[in-house]
Amino acid sequence: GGGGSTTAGTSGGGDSTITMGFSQVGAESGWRTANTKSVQDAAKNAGIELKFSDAQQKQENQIKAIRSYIQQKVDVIAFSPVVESGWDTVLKEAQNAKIPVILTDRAVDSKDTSLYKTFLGSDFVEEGRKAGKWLVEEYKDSTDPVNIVELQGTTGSAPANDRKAGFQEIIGAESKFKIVASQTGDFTRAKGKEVMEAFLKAQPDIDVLYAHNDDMGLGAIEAIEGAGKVPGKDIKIITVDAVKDGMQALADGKINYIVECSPLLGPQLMDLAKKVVKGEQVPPRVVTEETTFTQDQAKQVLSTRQY
Ligand code: GZL
Repeated sequence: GGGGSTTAGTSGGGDSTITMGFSQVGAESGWRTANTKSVQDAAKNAGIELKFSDAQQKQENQIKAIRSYIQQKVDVIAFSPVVESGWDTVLKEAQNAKIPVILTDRAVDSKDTSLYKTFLGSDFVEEGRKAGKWLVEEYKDSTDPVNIVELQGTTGSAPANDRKAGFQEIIGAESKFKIVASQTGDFTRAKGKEVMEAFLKAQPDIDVLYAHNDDMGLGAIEAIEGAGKVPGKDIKIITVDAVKDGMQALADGKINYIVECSPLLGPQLMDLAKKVVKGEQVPPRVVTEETTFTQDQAKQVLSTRQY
Protein backbone atom coordinates (compact mmCIF):
# COMPACT_ATOMS: atom_id res chain seq x y z
CA GLY A 1 0.00 0.00 0.00
CA GLY A 2 0.97 3.68 -0.31
CA GLY A 3 3.45 4.98 2.23
CA GLY A 4 1.81 6.62 5.20
CA SER A 5 2.12 10.38 5.32
CA THR A 6 4.80 11.63 7.64
CA THR A 7 3.97 14.62 9.85
CA ALA A 8 6.63 17.30 9.96
CA GLY A 9 8.22 17.27 13.40
CA THR A 10 7.45 20.35 15.48
CA SER A 11 10.41 22.68 15.93
CA GLY A 12 12.64 21.63 18.81
CA GLY A 13 13.10 23.67 21.98
CA GLY A 14 10.51 24.97 24.50
CA ASP A 15 6.81 25.54 23.96
CA SER A 16 6.60 28.67 21.80
CA THR A 17 2.85 29.20 22.38
CA ILE A 18 2.18 32.67 23.75
CA THR A 19 -0.10 32.90 26.80
CA MET A 20 -2.17 36.09 27.16
CA GLY A 21 -4.04 37.12 30.29
CA PHE A 22 -7.05 39.25 29.29
CA SER A 23 -9.22 41.19 31.78
CA GLN A 24 -12.54 42.23 30.19
CA VAL A 25 -14.76 45.00 31.61
CA GLY A 26 -17.91 42.86 31.81
CA ALA A 27 -20.85 41.96 29.57
CA GLU A 28 -22.82 45.22 29.95
CA SER A 29 -23.67 45.86 26.31
CA GLY A 30 -23.97 44.43 22.83
CA TRP A 31 -20.67 46.13 22.06
CA ARG A 32 -18.94 44.35 24.92
CA THR A 33 -20.12 40.88 23.97
CA ALA A 34 -19.03 41.53 20.35
CA ASN A 35 -15.64 42.70 21.63
CA THR A 36 -15.24 39.57 23.76
CA LYS A 37 -16.05 37.36 20.75
CA SER A 38 -13.53 39.23 18.61
CA VAL A 39 -10.76 38.75 21.21
CA GLN A 40 -11.54 35.07 21.80
CA ASP A 41 -11.83 34.20 18.07
CA ALA A 42 -8.65 36.13 17.23
CA ALA A 43 -6.65 34.37 19.98
CA LYS A 44 -7.72 31.00 18.59
CA ASN A 45 -6.83 32.01 15.02
CA ALA A 46 -3.45 33.37 16.19
CA GLY A 47 -2.58 30.25 18.18
CA ILE A 48 -2.40 32.32 21.36
CA GLU A 49 -3.51 30.66 24.62
CA LEU A 50 -6.04 33.05 26.20
CA LYS A 51 -6.80 33.29 29.91
CA PHE A 52 -9.99 35.39 30.05
CA SER A 53 -11.84 37.01 32.97
CA ASP A 54 -15.04 39.10 33.14
CA ALA A 55 -14.86 41.80 35.86
CA GLN A 56 -18.62 42.55 36.04
CA GLN A 57 -17.66 46.23 35.57
CA LYS A 58 -15.72 46.33 38.86
CA GLN A 59 -12.19 47.73 38.92
CA GLU A 60 -11.17 45.61 41.91
CA ASN A 61 -11.99 42.47 39.92
CA GLN A 62 -9.76 43.64 37.07
CA ILE A 63 -6.90 44.35 39.47
CA LYS A 64 -7.34 40.86 41.00
CA ALA A 65 -7.31 39.29 37.52
CA ILE A 66 -4.14 41.17 36.51
CA ARG A 67 -2.44 40.05 39.75
CA SER A 68 -3.40 36.44 39.06
CA TYR A 69 -1.96 36.69 35.54
CA ILE A 70 1.29 38.02 37.06
CA GLN A 71 1.34 35.04 39.45
CA GLN A 72 0.76 32.68 36.53
CA LYS A 73 3.67 34.31 34.67
CA VAL A 74 1.71 34.87 31.45
CA ASP A 75 3.71 36.22 28.49
CA VAL A 76 1.53 39.31 27.99
CA ILE A 77 -1.40 41.01 29.75
CA ALA A 78 -4.14 42.90 27.87
CA PHE A 79 -7.16 44.65 29.38
CA SER A 80 -9.87 47.24 28.84
CA PRO A 81 -9.77 49.44 31.98
CA VAL A 82 -13.32 49.97 33.22
CA VAL A 83 -12.35 53.44 34.53
CA GLU A 84 -9.37 55.70 33.72
CA SER A 85 -7.81 56.09 37.18
CA GLY A 86 -6.26 53.83 39.84
CA TRP A 87 -4.07 51.51 37.74
CA ASP A 88 -0.48 52.63 38.46
CA THR A 89 0.17 50.24 41.35
CA VAL A 90 -0.89 47.05 39.59
CA LEU A 91 0.72 48.13 36.30
CA LYS A 92 4.01 48.69 38.17
CA GLU A 93 3.69 45.16 39.59
CA ALA A 94 3.38 43.83 36.01
CA GLN A 95 6.36 45.93 34.93
CA ASN A 96 8.46 44.64 37.85
CA ALA A 97 7.49 41.10 36.82
CA LYS A 98 8.66 41.97 33.29
CA ILE A 99 5.24 41.20 31.79
CA PRO A 100 4.30 43.63 28.98
CA VAL A 101 0.81 45.18 29.12
CA ILE A 102 -1.39 46.21 26.19
CA LEU A 103 -4.37 48.57 26.73
CA THR A 104 -7.32 47.76 24.46
CA ASP A 105 -10.61 49.67 23.99
CA ARG A 106 -10.35 52.08 26.94
CA ALA A 107 -7.41 54.14 28.22
CA VAL A 108 -5.90 54.84 31.65
CA ASP A 109 -4.83 58.27 32.93
CA SER A 110 -1.45 57.06 34.27
CA LYS A 111 1.22 59.74 33.72
CA ASP A 112 3.86 57.02 33.29
CA THR A 113 3.21 55.73 29.77
CA SER A 114 6.05 53.19 30.13
CA LEU A 115 3.55 51.12 32.15
CA TYR A 116 1.98 49.81 28.94
CA LYS A 117 3.38 49.08 25.47
CA THR A 118 0.50 50.46 23.40
CA PHE A 119 -3.17 51.57 23.52
CA LEU A 120 -5.38 50.06 20.80
CA GLY A 121 -8.84 51.61 20.64
CA SER A 122 -11.12 54.32 19.32
CA ASP A 123 -10.69 58.08 19.63
CA PHE A 124 -13.71 58.74 21.85
CA VAL A 125 -13.33 62.53 21.73
CA GLU A 126 -13.62 62.34 17.94
CA GLU A 127 -16.71 60.15 18.33
CA GLY A 128 -18.27 62.89 20.50
CA ARG A 129 -17.32 65.55 17.94
CA LYS A 130 -18.98 63.53 15.15
CA ALA A 131 -22.20 63.36 17.19
CA GLY A 132 -22.06 67.12 17.80
CA LYS A 133 -21.36 67.91 14.15
CA TRP A 134 -24.44 65.99 13.01
CA LEU A 135 -26.61 67.91 15.51
CA VAL A 136 -25.21 71.31 14.42
CA GLU A 137 -25.96 70.41 10.79
CA GLU A 138 -29.44 69.06 11.67
CA TYR A 139 -30.46 72.35 13.32
CA LYS A 140 -28.48 74.76 11.12
CA ASP A 141 -31.61 76.57 9.84
CA SER A 142 -33.24 77.07 13.24
CA THR A 143 -32.56 79.65 15.94
CA ASP A 144 -34.98 78.15 18.52
CA PRO A 145 -33.44 76.66 21.67
CA VAL A 146 -32.56 72.94 21.35
CA ASN A 147 -32.97 71.13 24.68
CA ILE A 148 -30.67 68.10 24.93
CA VAL A 149 -30.61 65.32 27.52
CA GLU A 150 -27.46 63.18 27.76
CA LEU A 151 -27.11 59.57 28.91
CA GLN A 152 -23.46 59.26 29.92
CA GLY A 153 -21.48 56.02 29.91
CA THR A 154 -19.93 54.49 33.02
CA THR A 155 -18.80 57.23 35.41
CA GLY A 156 -15.04 57.73 35.20
CA SER A 157 -14.60 55.67 32.05
CA ALA A 158 -12.62 57.05 29.12
CA PRO A 159 -15.52 56.73 26.64
CA ALA A 160 -17.89 58.58 28.99
CA ASN A 161 -15.42 61.39 29.71
CA ASP A 162 -14.29 61.79 26.11
CA ARG A 163 -17.63 61.38 24.31
CA LYS A 164 -19.03 64.09 26.61
CA ALA A 165 -16.04 66.39 25.99
CA GLY A 166 -16.04 65.96 22.20
CA PHE A 167 -19.80 66.59 21.94
CA GLN A 168 -19.61 69.66 24.19
CA GLU A 169 -16.67 71.05 22.19
CA ILE A 170 -18.82 71.17 19.06
CA ILE A 171 -22.27 72.18 20.38
CA GLY A 172 -20.76 74.63 22.89
CA ALA A 173 -20.06 76.96 19.96
CA GLU A 174 -23.79 77.63 19.48
CA SER A 175 -25.85 79.08 22.34
CA LYS A 176 -29.14 77.58 21.09
CA PHE A 177 -27.94 74.11 22.21
CA LYS A 178 -28.62 73.45 25.90
CA ILE A 179 -27.83 70.23 27.75
CA VAL A 180 -30.72 70.43 30.24
CA ALA A 181 -29.90 67.10 31.97
CA SER A 182 -26.92 64.72 31.92
CA GLN A 183 -26.59 61.52 33.96
CA THR A 184 -24.89 58.13 33.72
CA GLY A 185 -26.82 55.12 32.43
CA ASP A 186 -23.73 52.92 32.95
CA PHE A 187 -23.79 51.79 29.29
CA THR A 188 -26.73 49.42 29.98
CA ARG A 189 -30.21 49.24 28.44
CA ALA A 190 -31.94 48.90 31.83
CA LYS A 191 -30.26 51.93 33.36
CA GLY A 192 -30.74 53.94 30.16
CA LYS A 193 -34.49 53.30 30.33
CA GLU A 194 -34.65 54.18 34.04
CA VAL A 195 -32.76 57.47 33.67
CA MET A 196 -34.70 58.47 30.53
CA GLU A 197 -37.97 57.91 32.45
CA ALA A 198 -36.67 60.34 35.07
CA PHE A 199 -35.62 62.87 32.40
CA LEU A 200 -39.09 62.68 30.81
CA LYS A 201 -40.75 63.41 34.17
CA ALA A 202 -38.37 66.24 35.08
CA GLN A 203 -37.95 67.99 31.70
CA PRO A 204 -41.01 69.66 30.14
CA ASP A 205 -39.47 69.94 26.68
CA ILE A 206 -36.80 67.53 25.34
CA ASP A 207 -35.76 67.89 21.69
CA VAL A 208 -32.71 65.59 21.54
CA LEU A 209 -31.19 62.61 23.37
CA TYR A 210 -27.42 62.04 23.09
CA ALA A 211 -26.68 58.55 24.46
CA HIS A 212 -23.03 57.43 24.80
CA ASN A 213 -23.94 53.97 23.50
CA ASP A 214 -26.70 52.19 21.54
CA ASP A 215 -27.79 50.09 24.52
CA MET A 216 -28.71 53.11 26.66
CA GLY A 217 -30.39 54.62 23.59
CA LEU A 218 -32.47 51.46 23.12
CA GLY A 219 -33.53 51.56 26.76
CA ALA A 220 -34.43 55.23 26.37
CA ILE A 221 -36.59 54.39 23.33
CA GLU A 222 -38.70 52.11 25.57
CA ALA A 223 -39.11 55.00 28.03
CA ILE A 224 -39.98 57.50 25.27
CA GLU A 225 -42.61 55.17 23.78
CA GLY A 226 -43.91 54.47 27.28
CA ALA A 227 -44.46 58.22 27.65
CA GLY A 228 -46.53 58.23 24.44
CA LYS A 229 -43.87 60.04 22.38
CA VAL A 230 -42.33 59.02 19.06
CA PRO A 231 -38.55 58.32 19.22
CA GLY A 232 -36.70 59.72 16.19
CA LYS A 233 -39.47 62.29 15.65
CA ASP A 234 -40.67 63.94 18.90
CA ILE A 235 -37.21 63.35 20.36
CA LYS A 236 -34.24 62.97 18.01
CA ILE A 237 -31.71 60.39 19.16
CA ILE A 238 -27.95 60.16 18.54
CA THR A 239 -26.04 57.14 19.84
CA VAL A 240 -22.54 55.61 19.59
CA ASP A 241 -21.44 52.01 18.76
CA ALA A 242 -23.50 50.81 15.71
CA VAL A 243 -24.22 47.31 17.08
CA LYS A 244 -26.91 45.33 15.27
CA ASP A 245 -29.82 46.30 17.53
CA GLY A 246 -28.84 49.96 17.28
CA MET A 247 -28.56 49.80 13.50
CA GLN A 248 -31.99 48.12 13.33
CA ALA A 249 -33.52 50.97 15.37
CA LEU A 250 -31.74 53.46 13.08
CA ALA A 251 -33.14 51.72 9.98
CA ASP A 252 -36.58 51.75 11.65
CA GLY A 253 -36.36 55.53 12.18
CA LYS A 254 -36.30 55.36 16.00
CA ILE A 255 -32.68 56.59 16.13
CA ASN A 256 -31.53 59.43 13.86
CA TYR A 257 -27.72 59.02 13.71
CA ILE A 258 -25.14 56.52 14.99
CA VAL A 259 -21.42 57.12 15.40
CA GLU A 260 -19.64 53.78 14.94
CA CYS A 261 -17.28 52.45 17.60
CA SER A 262 -15.81 49.20 16.36
CA PRO A 263 -15.44 46.33 18.89
CA LEU A 264 -13.54 44.18 16.37
CA LEU A 265 -10.15 44.76 18.01
CA GLY A 266 -9.16 41.08 18.38
CA PRO A 267 -6.98 40.55 15.29
CA GLN A 268 -4.97 43.76 15.82
CA LEU A 269 -4.57 42.92 19.51
CA MET A 270 -3.08 39.51 18.72
CA ASP A 271 -0.68 40.98 16.11
CA LEU A 272 0.49 43.57 18.64
CA ALA A 273 0.86 40.89 21.34
CA LYS A 274 3.12 38.74 19.14
CA LYS A 275 5.35 41.75 18.40
CA VAL A 276 5.46 42.85 22.04
CA VAL A 277 6.38 39.35 23.28
CA LYS A 278 9.21 39.24 20.73
CA GLY A 279 10.42 42.58 22.08
CA GLU A 280 9.69 44.33 18.79
CA GLN A 281 8.76 48.03 18.72
CA VAL A 282 5.03 48.78 18.41
CA PRO A 283 3.33 52.18 17.92
CA PRO A 284 2.30 53.68 21.30
CA ARG A 285 -1.19 54.35 19.95
CA VAL A 286 -3.26 52.41 17.38
CA VAL A 287 -6.54 54.19 16.54
CA THR A 288 -9.54 52.11 15.40
CA GLU A 289 -10.98 52.73 11.91
CA GLU A 290 -14.67 53.63 12.17
CA THR A 291 -17.39 55.69 10.51
CA THR A 292 -20.93 57.08 11.02
CA PHE A 293 -24.39 56.03 9.85
CA THR A 294 -27.59 57.85 8.82
CA GLN A 295 -30.96 56.10 8.61
CA ASP A 296 -30.58 55.49 4.86
CA GLN A 297 -27.04 54.12 5.26
CA ALA A 298 -28.25 51.77 8.01
CA LYS A 299 -30.88 50.29 5.68
CA GLN A 300 -28.18 49.59 3.09
CA VAL A 301 -25.59 47.94 5.36
CA LEU A 302 -27.75 46.22 8.00
CA SER A 303 -27.49 42.74 6.44
CA THR A 304 -23.70 42.96 6.19
CA ARG A 305 -22.93 43.96 9.77
CA GLN A 306 -20.61 41.56 11.66
CA TYR A 307 -21.83 42.57 15.15
C1 GZL B 1 -16.22 51.82 23.80
C2 GZL B 1 -16.58 50.82 24.88
C3 GZL B 1 -17.93 51.13 25.40
C4 GZL B 1 -19.03 50.96 24.36
C5 GZL B 1 -20.15 50.51 25.22
O1 GZL B 1 -15.02 51.45 23.21
O2 GZL B 1 -15.65 50.88 25.94
O3 GZL B 1 -18.24 50.20 26.45
O4 GZL B 1 -19.31 52.15 23.66
C6 GZL B 1 -19.43 49.50 26.07
O5 GZL B 1 -21.22 49.94 24.52
O6 GZL B 1 -20.20 49.13 27.16
